[in-house]
Amino acid sequence: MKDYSDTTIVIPTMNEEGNIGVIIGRLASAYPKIRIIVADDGSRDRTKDIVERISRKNRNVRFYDRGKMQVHGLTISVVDSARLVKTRKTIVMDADLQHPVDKVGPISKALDSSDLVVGTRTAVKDWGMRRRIISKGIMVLSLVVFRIRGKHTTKDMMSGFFGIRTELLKELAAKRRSEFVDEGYKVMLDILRMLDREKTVSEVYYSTFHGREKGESKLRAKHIIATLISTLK
Ligand SMILES: Nc1nc2c(ncn2[C@@H]2O[C@H](COP(=O)(O)OP(=O)(O)OP(=O)(O)O)[C@@H](O)[C@H]2O)c(=O)[nH]1
Ligand SMILES: [Mg+2]
Repeated sequence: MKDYSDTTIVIPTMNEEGNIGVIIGRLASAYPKIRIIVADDGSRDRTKDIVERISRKNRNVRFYDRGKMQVHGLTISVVDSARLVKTRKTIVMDADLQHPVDKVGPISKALDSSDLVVGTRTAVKDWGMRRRIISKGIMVLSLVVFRIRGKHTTKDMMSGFFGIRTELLKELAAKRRSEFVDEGYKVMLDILRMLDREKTVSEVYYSTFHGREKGESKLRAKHIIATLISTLK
């Protein structure tokens, strides 16, 4: 049986006490020996306590405390996590259970033959009209811009769930650090923008992306602007 010791999950967090223990539990039981790095930007709830308690028992789980860092953001948290990853494959997923744990295995497997693997949602539930329109608008814009520029495109340009060969992530994080939109939400969009056409990109589909059940969304207008910058940069 495959033990997933070649894969690290990076989970960016901000106040996820209601979700983080659950997602780590599900990942660890579905994927023995998988490594997990929780990249936390200074949660003011019990996120840190929960993860540190788990990591005392499970050495494969690590809390990366970014609380005192000068710049905070989902993207910079993922980029800065790159140097901590010791496995060949890295998968990024949210803490709030919106990304299906059962697709981690297929993404990890697809990384055997791809440089980047996108977890693509085929439907979105629970979103209001405003969010749908904004999301669709930015998606179409990014598709047009990326096609014109001869970049890779995927069916879900905005996915926060993706896998990447760690060597490639480390290379981008070290050599092209300034091209990431640090405080943005769309680290994969930045990566797609930087990727040469010789690199291989594939997709793993999952059916429905539900609204979060616990905790609050951190999505703000500034993130929409950051996404536009990621698209047009
Ligand atoms: N490290 C770090 N993580 C963040 C930050 N903002 C959000 N996150 C985490 O990034 C993930 C995605 O954030 P969400 O608020 O769920 O964003 P979203 O999925 O677009 O919004 P919802 O659909 O409302 O959940 C979650 O695991 C958050 O805890 C941040 O500034 N730094
Ligand atoms: Mg979410």
